[in-house]
Amino acid sequence: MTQLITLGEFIIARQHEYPEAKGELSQVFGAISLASKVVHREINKAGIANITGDVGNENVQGEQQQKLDVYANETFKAALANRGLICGMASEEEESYVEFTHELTKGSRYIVLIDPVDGSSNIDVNVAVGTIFSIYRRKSPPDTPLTLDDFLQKGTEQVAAGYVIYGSSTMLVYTTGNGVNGFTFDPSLGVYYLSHADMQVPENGRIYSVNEGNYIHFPKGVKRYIKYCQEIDPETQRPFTSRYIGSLVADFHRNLLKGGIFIYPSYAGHPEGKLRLLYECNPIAFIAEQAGGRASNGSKRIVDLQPTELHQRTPLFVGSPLMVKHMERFLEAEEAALSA
Ligand code: AHM
Ligand code: MG
Repeated sequence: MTQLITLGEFIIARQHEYPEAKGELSQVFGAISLASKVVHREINKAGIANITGDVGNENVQGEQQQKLDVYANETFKAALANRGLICGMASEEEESYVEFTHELTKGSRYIVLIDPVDGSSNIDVNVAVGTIFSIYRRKSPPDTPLTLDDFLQKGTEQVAAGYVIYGSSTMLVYTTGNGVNGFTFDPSLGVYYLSHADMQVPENGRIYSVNEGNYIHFPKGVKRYIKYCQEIDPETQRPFTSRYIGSLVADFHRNLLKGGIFIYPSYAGHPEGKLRLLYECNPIAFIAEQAGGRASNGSKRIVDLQPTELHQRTPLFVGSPLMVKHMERFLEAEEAALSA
């Protein structure tokens, strides 16, 4: 008989790997898992409850905020605030970080960075969206006000990272630096079960995921790599497969399971691309590397980049290690040609 292991049981069983965390991390996961179930419920009734559509105001990136973005942001904040687990949070939906000042949070050592609903343009059309999160230790001393530097840490400092994909089923995938595990939500019982133990990305793949509508604006190296993907592969007599959902979590998750590369490069007028280093790229990069994959901005590991602002963007190439390395060689060749 298959053994059923819940997310809660799994986290407690692994708690000994972080003796210094004194159970706080487990509780942070508990809070994130709880909030994700609430968001799952709202997403599943999004059409019915008429909660889709723009709320009318723009987020700090100048994009239209949708009702579910606002709702999810508030839900995760409510689950994490004032429980004595973490002392602050920064969200893609908010201009600045939030400090939790409740009596209980005194002495809290952890902070959370979150993109509450990623791929939100897909909500209205019933296509998968996600939540992306990461957990760091604060750098400033406990019981002093948080500083911006507490949030501007390199991805290498992540204590844990994960995502929730609200797809044909809802899944939570996370790492604490000891491999990657995935849990599938059973809505009838309200429980996440371990379904994907020790996830490993295939070393090589045949899927490339990129918004090809922007092709004309891409750097030459990216254009050449895309053309390479479209050539007939002598082994299979077919070009690579192109798959692009427009939800980073969904595109990354598929490539993690099947092997592939996700590409969001710089493009004309957007030298840093679109995706956010802190809320999207660092957590995805940490998970990718823990699953044996690779994540870079084209030349450097994503997790080695030093953030200088909360909403900083970066180009992202992530997925099967051989594919990402290959992509980087195309970019290097372009650099070499430019400096020749
Ligand atoms: P969002 O956080 O505003 O939803 O934007 C991020 C999303 C990613 O999930 C996805 O990879 C990307 O935007 C798609 O962008 P584009 O429509 O330019 O291809
Ligand atoms: Mg996002």
